[in-house]
Parts: sequence; structure tokens; C-alpha cells
Amino acid sequence: MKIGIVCYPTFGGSGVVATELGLELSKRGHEVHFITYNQPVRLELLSNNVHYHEVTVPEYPLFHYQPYELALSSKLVDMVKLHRIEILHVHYAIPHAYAAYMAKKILIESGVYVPIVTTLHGTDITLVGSHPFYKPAVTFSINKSDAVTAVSQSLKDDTMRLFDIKNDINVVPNFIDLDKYKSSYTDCQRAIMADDDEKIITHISNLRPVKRAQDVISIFYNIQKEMPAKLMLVGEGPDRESIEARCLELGIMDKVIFFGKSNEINKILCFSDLFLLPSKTESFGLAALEAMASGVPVISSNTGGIPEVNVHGVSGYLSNAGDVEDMTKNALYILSDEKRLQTFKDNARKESLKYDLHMIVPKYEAIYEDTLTKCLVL
Ligand code: GMT
Repeated sequence: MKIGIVCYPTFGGSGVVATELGLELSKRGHEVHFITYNQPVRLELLSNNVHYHEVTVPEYPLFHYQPYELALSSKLVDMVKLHRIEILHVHYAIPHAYAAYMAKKILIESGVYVPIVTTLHGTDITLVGSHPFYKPAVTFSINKSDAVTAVSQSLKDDTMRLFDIKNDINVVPNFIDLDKYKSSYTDCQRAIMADDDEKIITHISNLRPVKRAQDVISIFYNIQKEMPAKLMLVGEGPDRESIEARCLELGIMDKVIFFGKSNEINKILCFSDLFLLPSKTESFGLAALEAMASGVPVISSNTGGIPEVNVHGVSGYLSNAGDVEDMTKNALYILSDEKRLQTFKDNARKESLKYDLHMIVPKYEAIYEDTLTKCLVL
């Protein structure tokens, strides 16, 4: 198949999922075209089967806002025609499904029909999309897609509850290339990060308010009072400054390592004993899955799709968002006994096997095939 993928090319989970999906599809013999405004961060290797087409928005002083959706629609039209792309898989209802619908309509005028598969990732539904301002556009974009997927049952339920959806939504969870995490699982040199007796706690996110990174600091502060520990913080975002200020205020700056944006997540995770994800909401929690694949137990909130990934009492523990005391208690319970910690580590890795990309990517392929067949009949 010739597949066009539209995503946000940034460090966010949706961009990672879209990129890994495209790369795996290309390995499975499909021709994949990424169409976006920057080369996706995890798209390191361009091969015969993987292409990247940049969407540029010509600056024009008359426009207060430059029309990205318009530029994307035009680029999609051109790329579908030029490369005979058979199906478009767009990640995020707005603006991607919205722009793809416009492209589809333009292409119909030239006798070309390209179906659209839309994947909902969360922020487009739970945070931005449900704002009354965007609701009509999100509802329209979902209902006009030829197939719709959501990354968890919880996100599907939220979508059905918040919008007037006429389409069926398939749940296709986030996935992981387990091999990438397996090597680091064994080759880890944690001595370069911490002393032997120190426990390593990790948090990875884009440090937006929804991630509740201040809770990460509070939980870590409580942990390091009870045992020697280091905190590794990976990611950049609007809360970085206030987090640094809080660490300074608590006198723990020397125990916190800020990595900033990193492409070496698997290496960092291999040093870790515990992963913290106290988010206010999370449609899936890809970062938690990446941790689990590295054999790192997860202390998380119980919101959104997280309970579908992190199994309470098995791969880690779940608490109400904001309940720092309970999260601290659970963290200390896991960390305070070496045998118990090892059991949780093994369980975490075992639970992550359910999300092997070799099992999940074929689900997308089946959806593409069904959609193409359905559209042919119509
Ligand atoms: O969580 C983020 O800040 C990034 C965001 C995105 O849109 O890229 O991630 C969302 O999509 C990921 C991939 O499906 C999910 O694993 C994340 O849980 C989801 N984030 C939220 O729902 C807040």
C-alpha cells in the first residue's frame, strides 16, 4: 500500500507513535510518505520506502495567522497525486483530519478518491478538542473520516461522551518495539548516573501542566528523605522553570538531573528503578509503557487510559491524581525491598509484552485494507 502519514513531528507521544508506525509499515513492504512541517524527531533513517514531504507556509504580512491547514491540504492534494498515495492516516482530529477532509474533497474534483483514517490521541479530545470553540470542527472531522481509531478504551469512551459521533471507533493501543528496550535492559551501566546505594527515579514528559510535574518533585522529595535517591527529569516544557525553582527551594538540586529533550529514552530508562507519571489525565501514557518495556515499575495516577497500561499491584501502582501521599507510600513500598523491586521490574516488562508492535501494527494494516475495500464498494 502507499500510505500518507500526517502527524505532529515533535517529541510528543502522538508523533512518536505515528513515526514508529510508518517505519514499521515500511519494513513490512509498504511505501510510506510523512507529510508534515518538520522531519519527525524519531525519523532518523530515510529509505527507499520512507519519504518525507515538508509542508511550508509562505509568510504573508496581510495574514495575522498563517494558514497551516490550507498549506497542509494543498500539500496533501499534490502528494497524493504525485505519489499515487492510496490512503491517508492522520494523527489528531484537528487540524489534521480537518485538513485531510478538505484535500479529499479537492481530489474528488479530479476523480481521485483517497480515504482518511484518523487516530485520536487524547489532547485533541480531552484538552483542546472538547473546548466549545473547536467542538463543531472536531465532531465534523471525526464523523467525516472513513475510519477512526483511539489509543485506549478510555479515550474512545470520552470521545463518545463528549462529541456527537456517528462513526464506529476502533481501539488500537500505543505499541512499542520491545527489541529496542531489551538490549538496554541488559547492557545498562547505572554506575555512571548514581552511587550503588542510590535508587534512580525517572520522569519523562513535555512538562506541561497536565503532567503535574510538581507532584513528581514532591514525591521524589519524600522518597529521598527515606533512602538515597536521584531523580532524572527528561523533557522540556512550560513548567521547567517552576520545577527548578521548587528543587532549589527544597534543597535537592544536587539530586535532580535535568536531561532536557532527549532521543535516548531507552538508555535513560535502563538506569531507572521507578517511573513517575502523576498526570491529571493521559489517554494512554506511552511514556509509562516505554518505562515498563525497560523493566521499570510505574507509580501513576489512575486517570484516562493509564489503568489499561499500568496494572495496579503488578507493574506498579495507581492513585488519584494529586494524591502525592499515596504515590509516595506506593513508591517506598516498591523501592524498600530489593526482592520486591525485582518482582515489580519483571512484571513491568511482562505487562509491556502485550503492546508489542508486531501485534499492534497489523491492526492498523487491517483497518487500511478494510477501509480501502469499503471505499471501493461505495
Ligand atoms: O502527552 C503529551 O503531552 C503528548 C501527547 C501528544 O498528543 O502527542 O500524547 C498523547 O498521545 C500519546 C500517544 O497516543 C499518549 O500516549 C498520551 O497519553 C497522550 N497524552 C495525553 O492524553 C495527555
